[in-house]
Amino acid sequence: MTNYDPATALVVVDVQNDFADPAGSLAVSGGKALIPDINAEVQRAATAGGVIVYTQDWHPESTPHFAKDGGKWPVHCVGGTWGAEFHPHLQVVGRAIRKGQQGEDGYSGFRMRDLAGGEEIPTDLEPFLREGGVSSVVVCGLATDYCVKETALDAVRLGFKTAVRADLVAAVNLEAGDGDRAIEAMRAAGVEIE
Ligand code: VGL
Ligand code: ZN
Repeated sequence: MTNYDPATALVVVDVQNDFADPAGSLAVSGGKALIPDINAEVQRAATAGGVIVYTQDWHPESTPHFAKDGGKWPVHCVGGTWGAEFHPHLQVVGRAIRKGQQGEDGYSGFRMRDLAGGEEIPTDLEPFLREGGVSSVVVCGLATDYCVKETALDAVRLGFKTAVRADLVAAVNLEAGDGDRAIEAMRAAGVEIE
């Protein structure tokens, strides 16, 4: 298991009401049950002087990400609504990075895709980590098969030593097995599965 130090960051992905609360519009099975263990990991990182950072899925009311606008998802994590807030049980003790604010699509905490021009737009996550001197990241949160996976794959591509805590993630599983396939895809790309 990765030990924390000031060059190691815990990235807590999208532990927001719409994913983590059973009443959320895109509730991930088993999501809420992870929160105490995620908090324990936050504590472990904080005690060792690690960096802690959170991502938030943060959509406008209309975006091609949503089924009603031509995409695949129920409306979720609309900025400023209950669904986009962190779950109240989550310990939030670090910077939050919001992705998708202009309606861009994409799942990674590191970048978004502009839907008009198709360009990739970086978020503040990489500069935040680099400026803090971080070279190694541990990823946990929701959901294994979308935002955790894409965040971890980008972290590897960007040259961070990357681990995912398999016990601190849960999957949407639109198709049975998506979560397991995501774990294997991350492992194949060089992510340490812990
Ligand atoms: C996510 C589906 C749609 C995620 C975000 O956080 O994994 N999944 N938007
Ligand atoms: Zn989303």
